[in-house]
Amino acid sequence: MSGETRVDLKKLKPYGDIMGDGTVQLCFTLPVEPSPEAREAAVQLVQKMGFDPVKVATMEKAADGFALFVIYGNTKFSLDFTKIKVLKIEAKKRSREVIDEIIRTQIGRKLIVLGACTGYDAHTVGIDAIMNMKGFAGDYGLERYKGLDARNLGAQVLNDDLLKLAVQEKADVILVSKVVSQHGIHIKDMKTLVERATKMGLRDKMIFVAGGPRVTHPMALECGFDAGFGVGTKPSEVASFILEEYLNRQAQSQAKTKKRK
Ligand code: B12
Repeated sequence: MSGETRVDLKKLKPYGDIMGDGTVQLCFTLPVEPSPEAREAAVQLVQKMGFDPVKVATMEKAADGFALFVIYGNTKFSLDFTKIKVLKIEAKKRSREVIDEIIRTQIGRKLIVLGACTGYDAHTVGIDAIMNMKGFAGDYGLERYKGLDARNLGAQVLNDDLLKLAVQEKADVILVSKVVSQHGIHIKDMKTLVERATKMGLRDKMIFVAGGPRVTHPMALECGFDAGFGVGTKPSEVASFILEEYLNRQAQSQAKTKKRK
């Protein structure tokens, strides 16, 4: 590394070799055989994207009739990092042991958590990662928490069936996994679930959490959920949110009761 090392947060740019150089690595495939013409086409495309200068690091045959490129280009664009505001989950991160202990002492019973991959979505791996004993990335799943009665209903669970079961089992928390997002089906299914729950008078009685690779916290809030978790979520992050949300609601309801007296 050489040159300027100070980060200018008001003019934030990608970093490559020198602070503020705006270097971006691009990787793409052109549906033509690798050739000097293919290389020139790739350079011109990247220039059209606004990058300058442009350096081709790799041109390789990806398959018959396809050339894969790795290209470095520099952007002149920057942005003011100090002005970035993001809606994010604010729950304090706690360990499984601490969460179990707080549930035991402050709630006094197990929280019932029903999880499912809903609609016609058959991708179970995400909800399994969050719920199953073994968990994900070295972080145990919700089934291992002593304070949670976590039940994984699997995939292709219809919204109405999930809500029916939630009433029957007196669920505290509903976990919804949405992976397929073609034609916005994940958003449609999530909104429908909340609409139905509201009609059934369940919306404020239960905590609604969504997750999946295309789920973000702001998007989940927009669909009427309490939180949304995306790629790489660990079960303890979900358990931390559930606990904090439950305690907040408990405190609010206790404050209301006190006011009435
Ligand atoms: C495995 C897989 C399958 C398997 C699923 C097997 C199973 N039992 O799950 C099978 C072969 C059945 C399958 C089928 C299909 N698939 Co598929 N599949 C995948 C694949 C390769 C991996 C998904 C996965 O397991 N990820 C690993 C888990 C751990 O990651 P995750 O789901 O993101 O979960 C994490 C977070 O998102 C979050 N999370 C997830 N859920 C929840 C829930 C809660 C409550 C919380 C808090 C957090 C949370 O926590 C998890 C851990 O961090 C992806 C491509 C890819 N590489 O991602 C395509 C992919 C998801 N499939 C895709 C498609 C299109 C399909 C099919 C429609 C294909 C077809 N034409 O038939 C069908 C759909 C079937 C159906 N009815 O749903 C597309 C989806 C495109 C889109 N955006 O809509 C993908 C992205 C492939 C692609 N690039 O096109 N698929």
